[in-house]
Amino acid sequence: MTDLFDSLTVGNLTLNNRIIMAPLTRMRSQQPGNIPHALNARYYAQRASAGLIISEATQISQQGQGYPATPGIHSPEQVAGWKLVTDAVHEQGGKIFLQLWHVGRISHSSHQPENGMPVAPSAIKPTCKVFTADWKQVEYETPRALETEEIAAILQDYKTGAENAKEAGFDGVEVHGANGYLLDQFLQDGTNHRDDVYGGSIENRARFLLEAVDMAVQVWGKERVGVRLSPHGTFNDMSDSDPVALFSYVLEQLNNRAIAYVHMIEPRATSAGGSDAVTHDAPSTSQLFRRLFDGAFISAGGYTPETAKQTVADGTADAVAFGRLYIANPDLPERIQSGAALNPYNRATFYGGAEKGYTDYPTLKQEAA
Ligand code: 8OZ
Repeated sequence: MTDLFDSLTVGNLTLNNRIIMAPLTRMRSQQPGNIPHALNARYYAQRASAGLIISEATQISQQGQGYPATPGIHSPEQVAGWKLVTDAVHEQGGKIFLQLWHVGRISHSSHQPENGMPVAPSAIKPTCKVFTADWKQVEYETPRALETEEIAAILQDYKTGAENAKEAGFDGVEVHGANGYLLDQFLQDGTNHRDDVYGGSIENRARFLLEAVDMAVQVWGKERVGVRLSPHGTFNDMSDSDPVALFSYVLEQLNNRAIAYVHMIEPRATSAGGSDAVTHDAPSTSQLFRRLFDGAFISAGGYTPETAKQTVADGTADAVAFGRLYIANPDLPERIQSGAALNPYNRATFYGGAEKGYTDYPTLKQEAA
């Protein structure tokens, strides 16, 4: 029976265990410039015993930013800042992928170049609330639908982001195709009403995601590229008329490309971890889609140590990603292995601020000292 502490081959990497640190937005990059700094390096290095760390979502361009103080991977200063992070993680024996992110309509003009409108597949306004650049929560604006000709430049931003991630010393990249951001907005027909080659049929709606993946593969090779997806997720106002058909096609295409892994979110964890609510009758993403992908399958969303062990033992997934538990437990694998109690997380310090609720959660060793 497979154990959480068995090694796992992902692409051409061998992970020491099957406990993954999920990508976690913390909004603590250095300002101005959205630059990773020493505090971020300490936070990630504290968590280096994960089989794999996936970085917080990182915008590939200024247009791709949608929240205050999220880090970027499009300026030389950001690349130098990320190098502090990857060096610190590698020094502790860890592995870290960068998550490439464009938020699409989940933005506000205050984040945009020249205060323009956020961009999207179609001019459909999200009904939830957005953070402005000065941390105010306001209504969304109606995004501007991208012209077909503009997509090539965004694909180039994905490629440059992947190249910058390589220069910054990452071990690979994950394309963020989940949670209602740009690529997911193109995938799902609740947000994509286009009538060009990027809209309409499932093949057309999946085109942008697959082209972004191809950019990452051009830079990294298929062994070092993963993709995150969230079928049935409703965070950021998402919906699709036939998610099983849509995501089955996407997985078949990713399988043909033989990328290192897919990382799928279970919709029982609503709001992408933005709340503690659990939907017990949600469809099981891993049960629906795991069999369609031959590479490593990472599952995320509301796992406990017990359900994670079971999931890996019965082969529902090869590895499990933890988010909220990783915020509060830098030594999560050691705690799970020894059966130690877990530190509770404090939601009030998830986003923004400095050390508090970020680098000050104790390890077992620190508790014993
Ligand atoms: C919570 C708050 C802000 C962003 C995601 C990048 O859901 C996020 C995110 C989550 O993927």
